[in-house]
Amino acid sequence: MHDDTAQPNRTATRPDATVADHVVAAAAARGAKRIWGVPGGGSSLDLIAAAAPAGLDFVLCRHEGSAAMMAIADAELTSAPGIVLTTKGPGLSNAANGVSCATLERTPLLLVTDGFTPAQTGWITHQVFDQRLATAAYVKAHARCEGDDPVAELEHLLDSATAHPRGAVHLDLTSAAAKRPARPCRRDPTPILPLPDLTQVRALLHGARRPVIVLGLEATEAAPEARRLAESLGCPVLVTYKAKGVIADAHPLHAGIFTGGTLEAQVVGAADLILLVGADPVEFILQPWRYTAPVAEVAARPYPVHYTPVAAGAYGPIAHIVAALADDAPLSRWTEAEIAGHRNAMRNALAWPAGGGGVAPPRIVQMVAEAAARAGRDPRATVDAGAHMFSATAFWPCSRPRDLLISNGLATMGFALPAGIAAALHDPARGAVAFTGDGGLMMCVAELATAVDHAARLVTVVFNDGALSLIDVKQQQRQLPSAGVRWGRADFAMVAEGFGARGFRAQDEAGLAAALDAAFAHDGPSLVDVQVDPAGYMQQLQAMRG
Ligand SMILES: Cc1ncc(C[n+]2csc(CCOP(=O)(O)OP(=O)(O)O)c2C)c(N)n1
Repeated sequence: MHDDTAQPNRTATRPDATVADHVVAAAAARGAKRIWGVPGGGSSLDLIAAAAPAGLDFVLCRHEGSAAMMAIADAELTSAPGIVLTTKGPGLSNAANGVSCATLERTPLLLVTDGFTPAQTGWITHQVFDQRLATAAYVKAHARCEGDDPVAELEHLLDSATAHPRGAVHLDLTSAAAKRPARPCRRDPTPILPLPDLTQVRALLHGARRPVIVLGLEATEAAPEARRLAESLGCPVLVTYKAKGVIADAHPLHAGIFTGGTLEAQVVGAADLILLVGADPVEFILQPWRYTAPVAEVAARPYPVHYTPVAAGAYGPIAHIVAALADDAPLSRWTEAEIAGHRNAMRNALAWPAGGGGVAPPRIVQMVAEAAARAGRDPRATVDAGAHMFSATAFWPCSRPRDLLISNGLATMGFALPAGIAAALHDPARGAVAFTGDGGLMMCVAELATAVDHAARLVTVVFNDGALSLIDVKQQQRQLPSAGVRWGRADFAMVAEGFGARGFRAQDEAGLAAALDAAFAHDGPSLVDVQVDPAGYMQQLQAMRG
């Protein structure tokens, strides 16, 4: 996860180094490049002052929840903990959705909030609530760095964020604590985990004729090994949304996406063994397990709550386990033609032909990929929650892990734009495309200004349908009267221009192609507001989830 040989940098080894210096130095030593947030007047100002000397950029965001989502995307791309700073009270409350998101995405994140000293809470009530209690429901650990060895407390906190299941931790840091002088502490190297006993998993694999592999979020760290195992078995591979690209979409064994719904039921139902690899059930939708074939599992840790009993599991260093299984995996009876048949059937079930007003979402996604290729670009994609998500995840081509970033543990709206900014800043040569609904965008639209501040090479594509379409479709499925799910269509191109980004609007395929070419030609943030033809959403949802 991080380089354990890395030493705290010069800032932290200075004799007058403070706790704030150590916070940024520890983050930098673990590979962090940026701190995201909205400061208050306390420790957040100490951290901002300490950031630049330690080589970290502070990115001023418009909302703390969005800052946390930027930190999540950053962490998923750097493999270092994401770092967020906020003020106390309202800053912490605003951050809650993004911080809980980190825990449910299994992404390490350090939230540093301003805090109150015990003496202050004796006479102050303004902005005061129990901050530890407030984050307790969604962080793994909490610290104040007020003890004798604050740096050890800090390192322990960061270790907790990066230990499986990874997630958010909270440093409640008063300015007084941030300013205390502190000495570095020695970090013990992370112990190398032993390979678990593979006998049972191996026996199941050797007894199976038609296994399938499901790759989940932990498999992003074992992509070459997972591909080698799949090729040894010659069997279909399905990926969760967060594992898109672990096996390339174009690979002949790639069969499609696994959500736990109906779309993949034909290919998974034809298997005599289901091998889950790093497939944290946090990504599966709310439907009971529908398969009778035995399940074997390889993961970093056993999951305390699961959808299915596991016949045999191997838990530990996932890349090593998968590599060991690949060494003697027997060739299955699947043919590539059968797998292609399943893959094509799944794709066809999600597409729909061009109809009346607007552009069909599967077409929008394909056209964005075509326009990026025309512009000689290879952007990462970020995807929001909503009906447009099915098309973005199915039709955006991925060939490497983290080519596509999505919230699929919390599955929150308002993720794609902030995550797209972080992806674009992480790798300006590739840049990013953010696919978002109009509802999700409105939850974080002010971050367009953050994208402008940093000249992010980000194209935001808004599926503008004047509705919370996913909920609209669910309402229709339940044959309820239409209420509470629609609103007017905003002009997001104009909104983008207002923030200083370029904005374009499109109502049909010809207009969309031209808008996308202009957006990709712009060397900074741009937004394409495309009118959606929602006619196929109902059938698409039915195909996905039954
Ligand atoms: C923060 C948050 N609020 C509510 C939801 C529930 N929800 C999931 S999808 C959705 C509709 C999204 O609408 P929009 O962003 O316009 O995308 P569309 O479905 O129209 O493609 C809602 C309300 C959620 N996932 N996250």
